[in-house]
Amino acid sequence: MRILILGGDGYLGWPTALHLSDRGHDVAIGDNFVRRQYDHEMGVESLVPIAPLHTRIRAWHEHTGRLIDTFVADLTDAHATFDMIDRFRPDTIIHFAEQRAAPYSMIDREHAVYTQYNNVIGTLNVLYAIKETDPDIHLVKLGTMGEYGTPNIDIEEGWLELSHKGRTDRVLYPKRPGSFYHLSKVHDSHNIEFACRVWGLRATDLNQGVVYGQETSQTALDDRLATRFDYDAIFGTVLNRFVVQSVLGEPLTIYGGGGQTRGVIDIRDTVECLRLTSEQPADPGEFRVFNQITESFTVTEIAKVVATSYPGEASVENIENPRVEAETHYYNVVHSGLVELGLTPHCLSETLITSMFDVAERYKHRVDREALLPLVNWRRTTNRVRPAEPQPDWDADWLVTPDR
Ligand code: NAD
Ligand code: USQ
Repeated sequence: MRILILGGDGYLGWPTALHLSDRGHDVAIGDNFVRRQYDHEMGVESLVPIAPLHTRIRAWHEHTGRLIDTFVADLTDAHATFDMIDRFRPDTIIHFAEQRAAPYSMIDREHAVYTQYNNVIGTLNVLYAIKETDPDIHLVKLGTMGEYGTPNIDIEEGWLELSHKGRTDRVLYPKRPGSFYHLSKVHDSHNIEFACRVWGLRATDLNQGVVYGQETSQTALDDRLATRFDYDAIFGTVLNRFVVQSVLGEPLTIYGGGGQTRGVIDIRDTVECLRLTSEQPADPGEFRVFNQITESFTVTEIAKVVATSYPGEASVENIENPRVEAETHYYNVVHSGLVELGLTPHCLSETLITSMFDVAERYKHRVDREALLPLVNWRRTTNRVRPAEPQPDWDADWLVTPDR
């Protein structure tokens, strides 16, 4: 199968590209490397060093003899998007290529607008390019569990049978997301469902939970094949952050009461879900939705699992919640679709956490502790993302001027 992976240079896109190439698929990657630019903008780096894409691809070829094609394209550029899809002619497009950090989208107006423009317009351009090149292409789109929010009823897989005043209908599950980023995914879902309904496209929306882990069997082959590992307060996800905090001897930062519950998934299950979904596509005209999680935990439970598995001392601290989110709520998610396709989930076990501790231990010298501090507050419309920088002292002794 020919599979085009949009966002294939990112945390999840890269290991997915390797997993699918390993399984014999012809894989190409499309990316504009903007994720690497956010690092420069925020003044942080992945905990694990990541090689440039061309080095990664060469290393993969050295190990396996397999080739991965690349396209440097920005999805918000409709012509570049069309051209890439028209040239590669994929059977499946896996679309990871979005700005994916909730705190980044809540920094200020500029970052909220950027996030929604990048994500919603990029996805619209992909839909048009599919319709105009080959409407039979299966679009596999990464959505997020956060689209649903935390409703007081069970969360179904995308659709809800609704009865109202004696009549029934099958409707898209109502969404109540918690950031401008999560909202961008809701807008995408609606646009994709519309394209399936009106143009007969086939799509699978994967509402994925918070991903943890850093290694897959392919990325572990060579340091040049490593994927990124974010620990900072903007891009670092909760479990990855807690692992780094324990290794540094820093308290694990539970935001607020810690009763907020989230679905989680091991990175090795993510790449397998992408394989299963690609190899068993949605029908023409079908908007298929799966909830891509394997387990659910409160944030306090996640902190406890990490703290008790860590071989050294680890403490936990409840700090003021910078986000606006329910801290105690009902949470029951249906997530049987991917298991029915063949997923055998990994569980958040001590073994896994121990392997994450090893990665964090190896690279802890690269951590910038200030980047751990959550500075983006949902209640404000303008946020500073770094602690105040020291200002240059222009009267310093070393400053030599002609007058001195
Ligand atoms: P990431 O930021 O590491 O990767 C995204 C990639 O897309 C980057 O390489 C970036 O350069 C690229 N990209 C962004 N905008 C682009 C554009 N306009 N044109 C071309 N390329 C562009 O993110 P990730 O963690 O790998 O997440 C991938 C997807 O999975 C996202 O859509 C995210 O919403 C979803 N997701 C992630 C998680 C998680 O915990 N990481 C959980 C649920 C869902
Ligand atoms: N949290 C803490 N302490 C921390 C970091 C986070 O208590 O140090 C809490 C947050 O308040 C939140 C929960 O942990 O309640 C999850 O936060 P997160 O940063 O791990 O995840 P989130 O912002 O929701 O976003 C991440 C990915 C995003 C993806 C989403 C899946 O960055 O791309 O869409 O997980 S989901 O949460 O299911 O929507």
